[in-house]
Amino acid sequence: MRITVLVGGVGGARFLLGVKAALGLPAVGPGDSEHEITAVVNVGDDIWLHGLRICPDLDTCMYTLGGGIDTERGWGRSGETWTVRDELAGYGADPSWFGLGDKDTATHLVRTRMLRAGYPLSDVTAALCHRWRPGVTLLPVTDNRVETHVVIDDPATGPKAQKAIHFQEWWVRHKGELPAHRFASVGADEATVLPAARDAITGADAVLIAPSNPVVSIGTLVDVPGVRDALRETSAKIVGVSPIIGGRPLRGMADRCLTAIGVETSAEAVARHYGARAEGGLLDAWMVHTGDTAEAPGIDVRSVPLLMTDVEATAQMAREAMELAGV
Ligand code: FO1
Repeated sequence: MRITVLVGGVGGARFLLGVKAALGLPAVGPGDSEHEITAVVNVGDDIWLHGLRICPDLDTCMYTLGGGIDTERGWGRSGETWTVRDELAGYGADPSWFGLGDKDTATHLVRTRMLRAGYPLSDVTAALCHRWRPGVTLLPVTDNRVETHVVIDDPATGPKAQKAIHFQEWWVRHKGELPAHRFASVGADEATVLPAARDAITGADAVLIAPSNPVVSIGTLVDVPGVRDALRETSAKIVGVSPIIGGRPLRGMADRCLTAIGVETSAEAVARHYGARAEGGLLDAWMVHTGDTAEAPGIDVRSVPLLMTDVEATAQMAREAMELAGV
């Protein structure tokens, strides 16, 4: 069976642990199974810093599934040290608001060297995964550079003028506290979906949309040219998992992102925002947490426990999603 999962960062990576377990694979590390899992990963968070290309969502998936993640933070390496970061700060090398761990920096050095040598991001990711062996195929949604930037009021001039800052500056430096007028996917117009990602969608037996940020992870991912066509074309059912439980996100700032695009923070509003496949949207089915409801015409809604408290709970969510997908 071919399962393809659209994922962003932390929530998506945790969901993938459950998808693996549901298919009889070890949650962490490689395993053999006649099933094939492909994760199509958001690249909008990616950023050039200190001359290094950093890919947070790809790295969070790779480290989480390969057993190297710092489970507390949800990003970066376990057992991390911060000498490089502190030394950079010692030189006043901006920006200091984005912490590069020493172990994590090795990943960025290898990736940057390969990118500079002309390898596409998908080859770089495959090379890094030779070490981490995540047990799923990790694919960037595109090899092209697409970055999420956030349009805010220019602090210097107030509401009279607006300016765009990189998503990471908005998310990490300003903790999402600067009201976002909109999100821009810089580079999306010249980008195309990675062919292998497109094929993983069109050739899937089921497509799952992980409980990732609906705006700056799933939204940016499906807006890469070619992705929506692949989602329209696939014969697989498309089943989404709500990242909003009881009217709020469990972690991250999906609520601030939803507000910025005028969508209410509820499982129902996100389902309607994604849209029913029959009306050109994304979803055949939508899973909401027990106790939540969602009226979304054309979308088959099921209410199940969605707290990813451990791998078994997450595996049960994945089983429910695959059942809704008819596999
Ligand atoms: N998030 C933070 O809140 N502070 C950081 O200093 C930080 C550094 C960092 C370094 C590498 C990396 O892959 C992720 C990092 N993140 C940090 C998390 C990152 O902002 C998020 O993982 C995503 O981009 C949002 O999902």
